[in-house]
Amino acid sequence: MTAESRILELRAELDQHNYRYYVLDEPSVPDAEYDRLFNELKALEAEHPELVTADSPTQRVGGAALSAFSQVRHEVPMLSLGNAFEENDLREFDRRVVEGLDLPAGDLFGDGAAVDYSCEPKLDGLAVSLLYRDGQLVQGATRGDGTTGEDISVNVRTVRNIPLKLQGEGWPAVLEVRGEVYMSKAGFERLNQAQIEAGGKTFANPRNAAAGSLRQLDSKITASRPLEFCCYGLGQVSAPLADTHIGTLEQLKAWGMPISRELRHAAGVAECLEYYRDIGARRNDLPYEIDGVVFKVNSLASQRELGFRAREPRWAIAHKFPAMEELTEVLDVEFQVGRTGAVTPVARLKPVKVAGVTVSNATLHNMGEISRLGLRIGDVVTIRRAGDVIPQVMEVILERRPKLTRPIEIPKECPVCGSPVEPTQLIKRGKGKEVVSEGAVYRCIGRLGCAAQLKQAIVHYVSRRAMDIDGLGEKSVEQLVDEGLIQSPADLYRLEFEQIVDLEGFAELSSNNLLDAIKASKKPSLARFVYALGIPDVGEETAKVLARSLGSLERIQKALPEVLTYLPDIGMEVASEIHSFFSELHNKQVIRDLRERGLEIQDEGGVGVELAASVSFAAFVEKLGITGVAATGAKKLADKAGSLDGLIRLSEDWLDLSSMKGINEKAKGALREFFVSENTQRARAIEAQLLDFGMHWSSEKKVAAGLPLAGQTWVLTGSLERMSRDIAKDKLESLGAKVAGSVSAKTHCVVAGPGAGSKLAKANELGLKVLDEDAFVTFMGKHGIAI
Ligand code: JCF
Repeated sequence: MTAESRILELRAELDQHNYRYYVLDEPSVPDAEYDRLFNELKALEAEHPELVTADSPTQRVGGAALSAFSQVRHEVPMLSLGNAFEENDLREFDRRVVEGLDLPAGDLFGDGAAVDYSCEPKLDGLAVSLLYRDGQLVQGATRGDGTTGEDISVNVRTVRNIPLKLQGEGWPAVLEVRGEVYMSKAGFERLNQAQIEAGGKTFANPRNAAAGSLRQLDSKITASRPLEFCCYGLGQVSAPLADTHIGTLEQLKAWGMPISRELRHAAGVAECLEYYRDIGARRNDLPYEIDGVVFKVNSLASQRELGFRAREPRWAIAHKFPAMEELTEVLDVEFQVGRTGAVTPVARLKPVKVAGVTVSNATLHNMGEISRLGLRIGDVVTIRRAGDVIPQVMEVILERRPKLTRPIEIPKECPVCGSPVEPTQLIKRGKGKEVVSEGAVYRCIGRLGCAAQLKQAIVHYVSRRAMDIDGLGEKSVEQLVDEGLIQSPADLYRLEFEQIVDLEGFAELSSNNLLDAIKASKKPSLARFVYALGIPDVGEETAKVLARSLGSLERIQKALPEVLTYLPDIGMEVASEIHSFFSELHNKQVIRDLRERGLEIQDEGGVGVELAASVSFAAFVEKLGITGVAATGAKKLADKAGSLDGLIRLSEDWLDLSSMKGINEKAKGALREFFVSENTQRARAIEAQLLDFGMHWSSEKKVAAGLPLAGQTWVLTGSLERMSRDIAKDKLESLGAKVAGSVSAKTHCVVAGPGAGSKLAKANELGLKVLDEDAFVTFMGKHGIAI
């Protein structure tokens, strides 16, 4: 291929990527790949200056502005930065600065004159310009192509850390501040989680999330997004703020402008490189994503002297870090079997270095993820490695799809044990109906008959936070299973000295120690044991809730899914998992065997306060799922009917029901039909079990009367960090307290988080008891409520 045709090809490709990146906010390739193409073009054009044209991507920065926002001309162009990828690029930059400033050049032994540089992390977000007139924010704009951007004034005003007016005094009449709008790693995770829960689209990385959030025509959406701003310089100003770059930023900071916490001086290139290495080492720990560091000549007079080359300042450079995203090929997709039988697809990749680490596998989560990606074996994909998490496949590059690709099919049989692999069922019970659909998660039904599941189940069973059996590592479990010595956790208690002493890594002492540890684990608390069983979706917290609320393994085993949903933080899906785990014959047998072999599970006695407190008859009526009956309607029906029998009678009594106020016709119709079907039986079974478990609910007041905080009024104020106020309110109410919105002499106690204002002041004035969040958590803990 001739240089000319390669140049044309590169330009066309870069134009396309630019459009996707700048205009659509949907990058088609990782930055690293874009940079490579761009640099290849730059190099070719340098070799063939006669082929450079004005429309080459190297001759402009960025893309056209979206037409939906009005346009803003930048009085002072918004610049881009030149890049340094290697140490030598930075040394070259420094050499040009030294030369440009006519400073004494370095000799053989030194780096030359030590220019005073500023150093800061290069945030991976969006450049914006903020215009302040007489200290008031009057306009916000995106960078656009550097000369013309979009007017996003309304949007920038929603970014929490952008001051709407400047603090202090002495600001110039016209002050244009420039910086980066970005999303923190935590904000990004939260946003994606919320998007998943709301069924919306998730973002590939914080930069896309920030761009997608800021350039919203509906600024309410922008307002709901966790955007942040960091200032790094100035545009037009009617008077200078200082003689140096750092002085300027410090002045801006004094006026309320957020600047980088990592801003530092560096004397000469050596200290710049030290800064680069230091930030690089801390890159994963910083709360936001960065793609490099920026060095600037600190003296503004020197900056003026150096001036510009094309669109880049000669006094600043971005020293890039290795990219966290890379392109590679999916060689194959294999399936792994997890502890609960979940069959998880894993991509085997053509090994590729991502930020210094060779990556050859990436998780694909489940079949839903594969269809979302549209992935086929042989595809070229973007992978991303962030922090310590397993690398992920972000995107398929369709433009690069080879002719021959293969579809990814979930195996019909478990790759380990050959049992059938079946989709998990998603059961949604609501509106009195049960809707069953196939989930994206597939499971091997082999249970403990599947060596993969058995091994992991045993490893989990003996782990420290479960049964805490020391001396049994993964390797030993593998041997025990492969030798056929263990077929279920119950077999642990049948192991004999002769069987283990010959295993690899075991000797006399370690064998005895293991047997002692097994013996010592025979009296687990109920919560530990339930956790150790490894029920899907039941972690330590849920296990504790089950133990505390139901008090005995018998009750947990026979609890109906609906009854389980009365427990804190247990929804229908988890409840179904628990119920079906204990319904399974094989699991029942394992529990019987464990008991037979001397396991004595320490029951926690009666039914805990949480169940007793959280069941009101109104909640029961609401949970029946009668069409059109929500919380208020359920309360009305509960008050009138008083009991399930009463409710059934009411549903049959046309006159009585018709005359009821506050319940709409549709709901009345649904109620009449509800108890005609098998719902009656089910409702009675649930009621019977709740009563059997110690519930009595003739009225809400009676339930509250026996509770520790009955009759007390509490107030929550300020922000709580470990829980939402709603959760705190629920927990207080579960102890019988009333939670009020305002403080009065009748208030029993005020929980005050950071930012508490007038309510706290009033509480202090009245001499009321005030708890901070820590004290509150401790208090709740004493009442058996974990937060
Ligand atoms: O953090 C950044 N992304 C960043 C971009 C920081 C800077 O100090 C910049 C920049 C773009 C242009 N300075 C200029 C002049």
